[in-house]
Amino acid sequence: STAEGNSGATAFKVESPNVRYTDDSIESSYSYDTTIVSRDASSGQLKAKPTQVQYQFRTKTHVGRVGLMMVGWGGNNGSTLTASILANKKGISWETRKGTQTANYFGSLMMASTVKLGVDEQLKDVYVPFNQVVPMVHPNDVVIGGWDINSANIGDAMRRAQVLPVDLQRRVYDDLAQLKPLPSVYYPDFIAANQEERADNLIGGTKQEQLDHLRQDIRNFKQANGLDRVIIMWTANTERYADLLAGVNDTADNLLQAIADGHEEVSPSTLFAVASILEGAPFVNGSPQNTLVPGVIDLAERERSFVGGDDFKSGQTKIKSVLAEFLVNAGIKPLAITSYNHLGNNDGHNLSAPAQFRSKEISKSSVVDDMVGANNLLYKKGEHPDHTIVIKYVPSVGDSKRALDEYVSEIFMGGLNTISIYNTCEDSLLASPLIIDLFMMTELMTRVSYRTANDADWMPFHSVLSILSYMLKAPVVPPNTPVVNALAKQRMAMENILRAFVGLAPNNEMLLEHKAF
Ligand code: NAI
Ligand code: DG6
Repeated sequence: STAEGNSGATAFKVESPNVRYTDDSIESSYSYDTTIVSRDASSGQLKAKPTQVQYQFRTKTHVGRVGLMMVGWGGNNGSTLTASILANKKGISWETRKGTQTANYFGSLMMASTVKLGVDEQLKDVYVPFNQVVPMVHPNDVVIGGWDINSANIGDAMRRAQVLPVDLQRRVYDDLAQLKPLPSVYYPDFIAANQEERADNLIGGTKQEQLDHLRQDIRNFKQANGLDRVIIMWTANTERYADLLAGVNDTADNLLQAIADGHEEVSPSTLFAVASILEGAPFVNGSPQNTLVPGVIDLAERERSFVGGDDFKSGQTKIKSVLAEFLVNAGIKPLAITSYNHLGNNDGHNLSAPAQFRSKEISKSSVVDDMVGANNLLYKKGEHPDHTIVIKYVPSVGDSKRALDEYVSEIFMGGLNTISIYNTCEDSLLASPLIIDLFMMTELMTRVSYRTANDADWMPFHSVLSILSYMLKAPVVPPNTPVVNALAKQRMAMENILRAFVGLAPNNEMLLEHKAF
C-alpha cells in the first residue's frame, strides 16, 4: 500500500482584511518595509529613510500532479532519493543494529523543520511545518523519472551506491528495478575521463537533434504521467567550466545558434537547461559548473521560465556559512579557513580530475564573501581571509565523506582562536533532502505571482530563483543583485517571503510582548 502525501495542505487560515481566499488562490496585500540609505553630499552624514512598497501576492492553491526528472538519476543522489521517497510512500520500516527504523524526511527543511506562526493567547510560540505555510507539493505525491548515461536500473544503481542499509535496499529493490533511466547526452570532454566506462546509455545525433530529443523526453514524461508540471534537476557528474565565449553562449539567440552549429563549448548540462526552458520546465543545477551561462539566463528571462543553481550545499559548506557568519558578526576576524575532505564515491572519483575539481573549488570558495564584505571594521576593502579547499579521492570510505576544517581567527588584543571541526557523514543522505527542498520550493514559485503599483498585470518572480539560495553553495541570482551566503539570512528570506504570500509580517526576534512591564 502507498501513502499519498498531503500536497496543498496548510496549517492555518489568515484572518485579515489584507488576505483573500478564492476558489483557486490566496491573495495578500503586503507592505514591504525597507530602509533606503543615502549620504548627504556636503556633510557626508548618512541618512536612513524608512520606505514602504505595496505588493500584492497571488498563490494558486491547486498543486496538481507534479513530476521530478533528475539528470544523473542512476547516481548516488538520484538512486538514494528515489529509494527514500518510495520507502516513505510505502511507510517502510527496516531492521538495524539498534532496532526498527522507519522512513522519514529528516534533513529536509521543508519536510522536517517548522516556522513560527505567532503566539497564542498565553503568549506561547506556535510553530507550523515549513511546508504548510502555503500549499506545497508533498514528495510522496511526486512522479520521479530521469536520464543517466549509465543504463543500470535504479534498483541496481541503489545497490551500487552503497548508501542505504541493506535491509531497506531489499524491501525497495523490486520496485526500483522497474525504473530505467532514459539515455542521455555524453560529451567526454566535460566530465572526468575515469567516467567513460559508465557511458553506455547515450543519445546519438547532432547537438540540435539531442536538444530536440531531450525536449521530447520531457513532453513524453509529462503526457505519460498526466502531469501538470515537471521540474528538472541536474544531479549528474560535476562538469568542467564551459568557456564563456562572445557569440556562443552570451545571449539566448547565440546559444541556440551555437547548439544548431554543434559548438563544442555547449555542455551537456547547458543543453538540459535549454531543453527545460524551451519546455517551460524549471531547471535547477545541483552541481558546481557554470551551466547557467549568460545565454541560458537570457533565454529563461525571455521564455519566463525558471532556473536555479549552483551546487547542493550539504555539509561542510553549510557549517561554514553558519560559522563564518557567527565569527564575523561576533566581531571576530577569521584569518584562515582551511577545508579538507576526502570521499570514495563516484562523485569523488570524478572530482579527482583537475578540471572537475576546479569547478567544485570555485563553488566552495565563494561562501564567506558576503559576510566578510559586511564588516568593514574587521576587513579593509579587498581584504579576505585565506581560504583553501582540498578534496581527495579515497575509495575505501565510499559515500561516507570526511570533512576536516580549521578556522583560525584573530580575537581581542591580537590573540588567536583556532576552531577545528571533523565531520563524517553519508554524503548522499545529506544531499537527497536538498533535492526535495529545491524541488518543493521551485514548484511553489511556478504558482506564485505578484503585482506592485507599477505593474499593470500579475507578474511571475524573476526567472533566476535566488529564493533557493539556502540549499545551494554558490547561489545564482538575477543579474546585478546581491548574493547572500549566510545560512540564517537565507532561511529567513524563505520563511518571510512565504509569510508575505499569506499577508503575515516577517518573523523577528524582538519579543516585545515579553519585554514590557
Ligand atoms: P554520482 O557520480 O553518484 O552520480 C552522477 C550520475 O550522473 C552518474 O550515475 C553518472 O552516470 C551520471 N551522469 C554523468 N553525466 C551525465 C549526463 N551528461 N547525463 C546524465 N547522466 C549523467 O554523484 P552523486 O554523488 O549522485 O552527486 C551528483 C552531483 O551532485 C555531483 O556533481 C556532485 O558534485 C553534486 N553534489 C553532491 C553532493 C552530495 O553531498 N552528495 C553535494 C553537492 C553537490
Ligand atoms: C567532496 O567535496 C564532494 C563534493 O561533491 C561535496 O561532497 C559536496 O559538494 C558537498 O559539499 P559541502 O561542502 O556542501 O559539504
